[in-house]
Amino acid sequence: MSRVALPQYLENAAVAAELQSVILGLAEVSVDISKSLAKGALAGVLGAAGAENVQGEDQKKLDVIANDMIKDALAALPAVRGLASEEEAEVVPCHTAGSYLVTFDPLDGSSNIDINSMVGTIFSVLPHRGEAPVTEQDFLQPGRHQQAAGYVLYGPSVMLVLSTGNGVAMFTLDQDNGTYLLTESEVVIPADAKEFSINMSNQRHWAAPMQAYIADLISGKDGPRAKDFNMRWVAAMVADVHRILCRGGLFTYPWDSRKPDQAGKLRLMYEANPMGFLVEQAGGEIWTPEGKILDIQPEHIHQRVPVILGAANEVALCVDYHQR
Ligand code: AFP
Ligand code: FBP
Repeated sequence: MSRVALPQYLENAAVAAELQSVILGLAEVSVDISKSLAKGALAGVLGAAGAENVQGEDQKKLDVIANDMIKDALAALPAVRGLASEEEAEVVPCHTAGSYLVTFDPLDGSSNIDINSMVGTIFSVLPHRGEAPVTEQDFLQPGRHQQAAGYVLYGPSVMLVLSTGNGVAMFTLDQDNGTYLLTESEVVIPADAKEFSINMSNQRHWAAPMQAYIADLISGKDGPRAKDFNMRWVAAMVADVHRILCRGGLFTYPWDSRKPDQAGKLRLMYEANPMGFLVEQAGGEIWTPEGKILDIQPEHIHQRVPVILGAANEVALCVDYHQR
């Protein structure tokens, strides 16, 4: 069976040529990252890099390698006016005539690297604004402004999941020739859920409404929900969101009392906004307890945000626990 390759898909979807170049550039570099990941210990790329990133987290060697690879690939594209990475303190100006600003998390879920489990690359493409050279202020646009967003999941197969604002498509890497082929063209998240995803070990640190909501979920058929729910946690947002796009459910990384000013663990511009774009395009919802994440006006590029995403009815119910 002949499948549509990524470049043809972008042509068919009438995606602007400059935006195509950004998406294809990210796709190409992801193939190289997947090769480094596949070599693992043989290439000496596992383990810590011995430094902390701007988030105060230990960097893995592959965090640094993937970050450098994506930076170099994007900086070579005339369409890219500037980039911002979860691993970099400052935004990086690129081409003054470029139309797009790109934010990315080069290797999400990097604690999974050393156990040979799933990780991913997340990206978000925003329109440029302001004068050259690019400043952090230019990036501070609500997620609603995104022109494209997606991720690459490095798992048993390598998959690119993409939206350019017209639904969500999934592509699988053909390892024989390094091309992404369309394998799912209309991703839809069912409105109801029977599965949820949360790091339960943090339970005592959540706000009371989240504790009540999860307690009702796990009380099963005999509880107020009168239904059994299953739970999954991969510890890589890419993999947990991928499962929700494939078979539904709710994912949350809630507000946590240990970091009241930082809201939670996930980053608005590298994780929540791009995943939110995909989730909304697939018919799901993404909220904080206060409102829709894609409407948030960012205050700084490394901002964190509590996240509740996935099945529309389940997200609404979880938010309702917080707003009662
Ligand atoms: P990294 O940014 O260190 O790769 O962390 C990944 C992540 O932010 C997100 O992808 C996961 O959902 C979450 O961390 C897992 O966090 P726990 O440590 O609480 O399991
Ligand atoms: P499969 O045989 O369906 O692959 O199930 C896998 C498994 O038996 C174990 O590998 C795993 O620890 C467990 O199921 C997960 O179970 P749960 O669904 O309770 O999380």
